[in-house]
Amino acid sequence: MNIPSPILTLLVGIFVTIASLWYGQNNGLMPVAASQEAELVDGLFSTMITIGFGLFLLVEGALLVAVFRFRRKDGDEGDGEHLEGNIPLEIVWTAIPAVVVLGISIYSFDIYTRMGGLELMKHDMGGPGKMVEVAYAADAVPGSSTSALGELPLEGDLLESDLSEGELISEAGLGAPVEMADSALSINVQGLQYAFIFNYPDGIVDGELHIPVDEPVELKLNAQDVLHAFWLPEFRVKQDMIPGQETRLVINAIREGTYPVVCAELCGPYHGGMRTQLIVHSAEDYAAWVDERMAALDNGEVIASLPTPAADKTDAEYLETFVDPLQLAIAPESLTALRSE
Ligand SMILES: [Cu+2]
Repeated sequence: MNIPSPILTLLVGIFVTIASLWYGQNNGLMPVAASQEAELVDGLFSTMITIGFGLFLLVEGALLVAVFRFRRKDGDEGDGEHLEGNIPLEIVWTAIPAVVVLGISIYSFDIYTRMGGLELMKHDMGGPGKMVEVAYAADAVPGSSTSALGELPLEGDLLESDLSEGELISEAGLGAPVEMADSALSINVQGLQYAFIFNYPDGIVDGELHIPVDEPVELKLNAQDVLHAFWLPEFRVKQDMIPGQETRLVINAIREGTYPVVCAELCGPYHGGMRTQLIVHSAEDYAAWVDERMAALDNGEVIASLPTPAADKTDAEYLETFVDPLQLAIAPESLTALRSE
C-alpha cells in the first residue's frame, strides 16, 4: 500500500505528539513531590521532557528512515545527489527552535518569580550602597578575616547607620518574605564539613530538619568553613551556603514524611557523607517534637552546641560533640584526621 506523503507526515506528527505528551507526564524520572515548589518545578520539567522526547523521536526516526530507505544499491559507486538551499525548511528549523527556547525561558522565569526568586533582589540589591554593606557585613563575621571588597573605599557613615555589628545580609535565595505569614517558622542552618546543624527557635539544636506540614518555613543558610549547597531533592530546591554571607530558602511542605537533605557542592573528601534527613510532621506531631526537645533543654541535657571551636578543647573533644547526638554519617576519628592535616 502506498500512503500519500502529506497523510504519512500527518500520521507521524500525530503519533509523535501523542507519544511525547504521554512520556512527558509519565516519565517517572523525578522523586516524590513534597512541596508547593516541587509542583511548579515539575510542570516545567514535564514540559521540557515532552519537547525533548518529541525531538528525540523525530531525529532518531529520520535517522532510521535514512539508514534503510537510502541504502547504497549494489554496484552503485557514485556520489550522493548534491542538495543545497531549501528556504522553507531552513525557516522551519530556525523558527521552531527559536519559539521553543523563548517559550521555555519565559516559563522558567515565571516559575522563578512565583517561587519568590525576585523578592530578595527587591530588598537587598538596591544599588552600590548595598553592595558595600554586604562587604562590610562579611567583614564583621567572626572567623572571616578579609572582606571581598576590602580594597574599596567604604562609606563609614552609611554603614554604621544601617548595620549593626556582625549582622549578616541575605541577598540570594528563593521564597517570599516569611513575615507575610503569621505562623512562619524560621530555622538557622549551619553547614560545616561534613554536617548540617539546625538551630530552631527557643534554643533547640538538632542534626535533622524537622518542620510542620502546610506551613511556610524559612531557612537561613550559613556556611562555617567552605562552600556547601543545601539540596532537598523532593522539594526541588537547592541553595548555596556561603561562608560569611547568609542565604535563604522558603519552603512549603505539602506531604508528611522523611526526605533526604544532601550537600550538592563538592566540599571536601567526605562530601559524600554530608547528608541528613528532613522530617515533615503534622502540626500536632511537630508541636509534640518541640515540647519534647524543650523538656530536654529544661533538664539541662545539652543536645548540641553551635559549632564554635573552643580553646580549652582538643580537636577530638570538639568534634565529638557533633557526632553522637546528631547521628552524623561520619566517625569522629575521620573528622579529627581531616582537621589535623
Ligand atoms: Cu558540603
